Amino acid sequence: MMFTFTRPKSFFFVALACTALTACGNATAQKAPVETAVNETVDVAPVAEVKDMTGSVKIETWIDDMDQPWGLVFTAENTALITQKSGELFLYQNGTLTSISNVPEVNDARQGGLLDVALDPNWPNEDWIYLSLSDPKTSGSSEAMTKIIRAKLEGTKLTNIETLFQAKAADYVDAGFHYGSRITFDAAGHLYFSIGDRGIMSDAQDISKPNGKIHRINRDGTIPADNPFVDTADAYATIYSYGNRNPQGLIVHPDTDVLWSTEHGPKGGDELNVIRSGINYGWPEISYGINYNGSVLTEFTQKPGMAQPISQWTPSIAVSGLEVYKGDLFPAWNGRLMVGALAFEELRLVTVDGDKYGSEIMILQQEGRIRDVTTGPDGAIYVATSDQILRLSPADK
Ligand SMILES: [Ca+2]
Repeated sequence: MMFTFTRPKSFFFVALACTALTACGNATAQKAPVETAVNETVDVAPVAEVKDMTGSVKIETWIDDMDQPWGLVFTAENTALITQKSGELFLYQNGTLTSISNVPEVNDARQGGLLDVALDPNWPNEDWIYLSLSDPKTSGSSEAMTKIIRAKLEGTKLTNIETLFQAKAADYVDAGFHYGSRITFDAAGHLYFSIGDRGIMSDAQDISKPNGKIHRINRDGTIPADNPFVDTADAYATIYSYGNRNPQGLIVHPDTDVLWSTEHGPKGGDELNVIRSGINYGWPEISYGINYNGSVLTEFTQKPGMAQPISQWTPSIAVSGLEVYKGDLFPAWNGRLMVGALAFEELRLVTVDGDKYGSEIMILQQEGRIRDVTTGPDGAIYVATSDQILRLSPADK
């Protein structure tokens, strides 16, 4: 089923979208929807000014000899859980990496594998660990789809494993790319996760398919009553936004509860988006990028009913993990988005004001492809590269 919104005005409002969809439930009633205009018609120029601040940080190797770490989260001071694409989950504590047993099988092929890891927002009182992975349709199958589970850690073993999201069997795809898969939580405790288009571009516009979307569920896997498509026939009721190419960065800003996403473009057109309920982010109908072979992908950078990004990177920096810096070591950087880049091997900090873009600096360059980034309990910035976890602290301390 193809599904697109058509709207009569060039600007629309989240509050109106809610009314039109008749899908605003209790949670929305408790918190009035923010009436923020979604830009549909003004082309967004590529990021041009990036101040080089790489001299501000001291770089140390925190963990060496890793093999494609993908997700990184601290469970306590100097203690972290780290996923490795190959399918291993590690606990790093007191200088030692311990492999966790009982991790479900993953399809470790191309971009697939064991992907993001996140802690319950009420950690450690609620000691759930959330994982995303490329789930093979059957053991050993090359058909796979992004799956979300949660589990508890008892000693060095995962226990109490629960499946929170699994696609219909018919929607598993035999392709090794665009799993998306970042996990984040809003202030009310909803869980958001992304699935890339899996290489089937048109699926991103089809809400009967799970790929090319950002999804929203409750932490026990149930579906919030105010999700935008809960009353739409044939739709995945977990869908929160659609037309998303491959969002590998997803974070709720803790100061504002705004949901930010970074999304890989094709060749050019990497996007920073503010994700809102029921909104179409345009892929592949609109894009600032072109095909990898240089041919035209779409002649449109804007269409009615499709949101523009907040900013875009052309050429592509290959955006990956996204987090918000919250710590004491770099007080001037508090609240900034930390944007990792694979191809450009950079870590950038983006200043935002509410849902508006401000400016951008670069604090790390040429230290390897950056897959994930987070703030440690000590206020340092921790960065997962292709084979290390780096620790960034102020250069002048
Ligand atoms: Ca877009």
